[in-house]
Amino acid sequence: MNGYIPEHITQQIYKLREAIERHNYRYSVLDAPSIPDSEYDKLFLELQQLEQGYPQLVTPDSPTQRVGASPLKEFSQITHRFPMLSLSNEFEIAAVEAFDRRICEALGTDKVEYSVEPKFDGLAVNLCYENGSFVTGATRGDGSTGEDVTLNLRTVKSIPLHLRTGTHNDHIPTLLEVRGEVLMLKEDFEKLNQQQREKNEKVFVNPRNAAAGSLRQLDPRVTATRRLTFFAYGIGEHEGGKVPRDKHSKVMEYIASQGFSVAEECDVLSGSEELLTYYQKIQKLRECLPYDIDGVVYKVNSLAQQKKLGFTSRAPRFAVAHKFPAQKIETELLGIDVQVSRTGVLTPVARLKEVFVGGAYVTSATLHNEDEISRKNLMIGDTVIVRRAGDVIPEVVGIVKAKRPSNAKIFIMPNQCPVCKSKAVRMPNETVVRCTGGLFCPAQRKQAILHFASRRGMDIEGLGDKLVGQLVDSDLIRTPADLYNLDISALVNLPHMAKKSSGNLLTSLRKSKNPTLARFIYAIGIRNVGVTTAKELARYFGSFNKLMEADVETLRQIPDVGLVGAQSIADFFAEKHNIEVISKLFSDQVGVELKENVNVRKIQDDNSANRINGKTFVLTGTLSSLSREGAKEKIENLGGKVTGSVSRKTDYVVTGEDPGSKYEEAAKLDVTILNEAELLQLLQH
Ligand code: 5U1
Repeated sequence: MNGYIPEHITQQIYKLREAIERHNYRYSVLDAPSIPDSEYDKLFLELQQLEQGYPQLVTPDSPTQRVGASPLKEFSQITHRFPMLSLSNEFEIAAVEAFDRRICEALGTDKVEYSVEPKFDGLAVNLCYENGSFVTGATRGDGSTGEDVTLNLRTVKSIPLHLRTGTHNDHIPTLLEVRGEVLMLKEDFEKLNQQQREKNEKVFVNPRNAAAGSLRQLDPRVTATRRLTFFAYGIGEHEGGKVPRDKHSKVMEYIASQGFSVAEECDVLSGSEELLTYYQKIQKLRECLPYDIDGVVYKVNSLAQQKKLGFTSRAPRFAVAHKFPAQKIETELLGIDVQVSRTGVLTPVARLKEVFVGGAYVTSATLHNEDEISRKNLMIGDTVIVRRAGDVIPEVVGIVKAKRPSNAKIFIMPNQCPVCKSKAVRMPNETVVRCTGGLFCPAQRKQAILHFASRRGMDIEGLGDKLVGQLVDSDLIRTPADLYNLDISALVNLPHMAKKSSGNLLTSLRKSKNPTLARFIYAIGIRNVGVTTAKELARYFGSFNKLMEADVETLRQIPDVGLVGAQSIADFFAEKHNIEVISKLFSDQVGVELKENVNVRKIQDDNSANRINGKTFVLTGTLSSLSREGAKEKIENLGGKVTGSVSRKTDYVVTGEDPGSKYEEAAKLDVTILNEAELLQLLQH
């Protein structure tokens, strides 16, 4: 076929796309279809046939592309232009009254107007529209960076591929970020589980899990088979268009006019009394709503007042989630098992008769330590009250004493490790009992190796729970360093290890040998050193040797390291066994080599390197030689900070290909703009 496309074909394609999206909106958002399904199918088929004849006219925003693109290997990362913060949660009436009082005081007024809405129990996402077209969508992630799930979101019918379905048609914003939650309607969840049962496949525990599992599919064609729904609750960054600037409630009307679903139960109220009445009303309605909610949200309605109130580092000050109380259910405490953690802590875990609580099945719950068991007066055989703390973590709240059977048994914490039989001791001033077996204990070895290989550690793909269990149990590995001596012949002999997965694991191991200093510090598993502390240590010392040599006094000076942390670090490096493992990792035979092993304190004296330490960067556009995450990590390892939005505090805006509006913002605020090559030059110093 030559490239000639008759004008009437192009026009027909545009007309069909517009009509299909219009009917789709009526069906998926308004729940008011104006044509029968058969007619919609006809329009769709006609468009598909035309696009097959003229594939050069197929665009990602065609409704035909909602059926799902080809699978991805992994999700890339998207840094949000404006952080996606979470909300502070309150459960008590008094806390809501205190919230309202705080707001009134801060604003110097007696009564404040609030925009109120149900709190969806789904997954927060940010949808980005450029010149009216849906271009990217990302999960909330850690609030500043999320996963790029654009292709999956494109399959969600209630997400418009184009704005302007409503009344503000004459002014399309150049940029509009719409924020809200992807969820699965209760009805769609029941249907999905019915289908899963018929196919003998895994059923989902609740609509939230089903929505999360469906959205985080690498194959968008699978997502397309799951009926997901999007509800908007606000906007992020925006430029141009007629986005209301006075009230949140108007913003919600505007979003609805652009083709998005918003909760019908949104309202505008004043004062804490009205808030609490609204809470009770929605609590009563909860069961009848088509989707799961876990509370209500109160937001100061005036955008000027919102701005005045501002944000804490975690959450907006102008809004709060008033959550429904966690559901509590009685069940039986069948037994108490003892688990051994990476650091040798023996943790008693309640074995429970299965119950469905807070939207999920629960069969176990940590009991933390023996003092907690005494405090709650727990005996094996008791009827216990269970809830899910924060609606996630199963928790035994207490017992029903009246139901205690005569044969209830007292639990005694073992004085021997249940795994390696070494002595288990409780140190003075500690609540926990620890196994003294150290890395002789297979449970600790397994956990230490899993931690070493974890995504935030050495990021060794393909090394999961089961495989590590097999490797340790068969004595093929004893320490993380032994991982690098594994060969294909040893791996293929293990159950469930085919040649391909064995080869993949060896490749991942090879690839993991150049971690950043921060990752390596985290991976070796020093007690009390999490990701943030590891980054701080890397930033402060800049070299692994300097960290190993540091004394407790020096370590205490580092932000994020307290006395306990400093002592743990010093103890870790005083342990001969740990030094042996580290030496082996750095030996020629294994060949771990850290990416950055420079001394930051030394280079702080160097003017050129000083350009990164303590400076704030904003990244925009696509970088060609490194990912956003990679660039962020490098900057952070050299003492810099990466944020999502440009302000007067920003030191550098790094622009890749197709930079967003941040480029103009940087120019406006006179912030230094770097291209990718200039960033790389800075990083090399
Ligand atoms: N319904 C609703 N959920 N939710 C979550 N509104 C809402 N608003 C949020 C969040 C995190 O944040 C804005 C107040 C910024």
